[in-house]
Amino acid sequence: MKKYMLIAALALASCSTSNKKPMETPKDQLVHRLFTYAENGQIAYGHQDDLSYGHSWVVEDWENDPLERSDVKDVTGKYPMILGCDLGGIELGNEKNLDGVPFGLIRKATQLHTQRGGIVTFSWHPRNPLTGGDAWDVSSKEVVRSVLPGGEKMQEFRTWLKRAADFIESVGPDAPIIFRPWHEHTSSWFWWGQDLCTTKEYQELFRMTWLYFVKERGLTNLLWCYSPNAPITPESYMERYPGDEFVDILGADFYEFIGPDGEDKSGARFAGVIKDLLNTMTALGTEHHKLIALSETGLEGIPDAQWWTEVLYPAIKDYSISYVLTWRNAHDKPGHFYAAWPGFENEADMKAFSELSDIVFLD
Ligand code: BMA
Repeated sequence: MKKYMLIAALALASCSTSNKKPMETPKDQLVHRLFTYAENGQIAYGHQDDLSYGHSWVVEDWENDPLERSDVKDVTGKYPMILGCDLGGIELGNEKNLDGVPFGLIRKATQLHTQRGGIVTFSWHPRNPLTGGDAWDVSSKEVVRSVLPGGEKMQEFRTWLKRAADFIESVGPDAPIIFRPWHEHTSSWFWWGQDLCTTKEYQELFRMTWLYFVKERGLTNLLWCYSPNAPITPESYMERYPGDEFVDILGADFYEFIGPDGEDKSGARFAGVIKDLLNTMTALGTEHHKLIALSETGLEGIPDAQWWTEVLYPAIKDYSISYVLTWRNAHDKPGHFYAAWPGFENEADMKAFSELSDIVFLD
């Protein structure tokens, strides 16, 4: 038994694993499917923005493009099972997201990837509603308070939520989507981060978003992912947890960072943090009957020819995480990539990773 999350807990948590479930919603089916991966000791692999652009290409004419290109597919022969997309900019009614991806393309990619048998996750880097800056504008500690009931930006923020909900609705009810708002809040680089609001304010922000999407707008196709960033203790992981009712997946973000003097060249620090993190999350997932996932990870530029099989895989293989997602391959930011691409030196290693029996790609 290489995986040690309790199968009993999984069965309890997944909405009835026994008989046929004719009444299962797309969300139930996805929860069930992700629990099944975990139960079978499998981990789905995901890549951010995989169908919209790659290291040296970008979809130009999305309406007529079949969206068949993917760096991951070019390297491994398979699509990533999980496709990540970001909604940053939808709140302003923009045509393109913060990384220049048209929302029409995101909608089409989401629908197509789901039809192909894949799974989609949305993150969201909304602008700062108080200062007008971006998600990383941490110049004010009043921002979260300003969008909560009684706050000066509450009405405007409801319009932001409405635009995000309208977009999700436009994708259609058949695509269950892992939605991961207000992420990495245990650090202080986003306006909703640790030092920028109180625990109560963060929880209210999360719950208010959930209540608007689920109760007011009836968006029942979303799996809500809570994703602090590591390193983290069990106490701080749960400190701002909005509650079981509002969360389906316990996620976490953590990247390897080698450092200017090659401090973590071996990946030992990364492995240590991931081990502590996944031990914590395994226990919490069992206790709260939730799926767990490594919702963002990677090593920028992957300057390690064996990173996939010798750093990432050993770090995660003994844990029942439902998926692991590596970040985007920017086409316009040299060196900002987190998956291999054709001609890149660790291409063969990523292919070997994709062929491991417990790592799931989309054939
Ligand atoms: C960050 C970087 C940025 C990007 C943002 C949102 O990690 O990749 O370039 O704008 O994510 O996708």
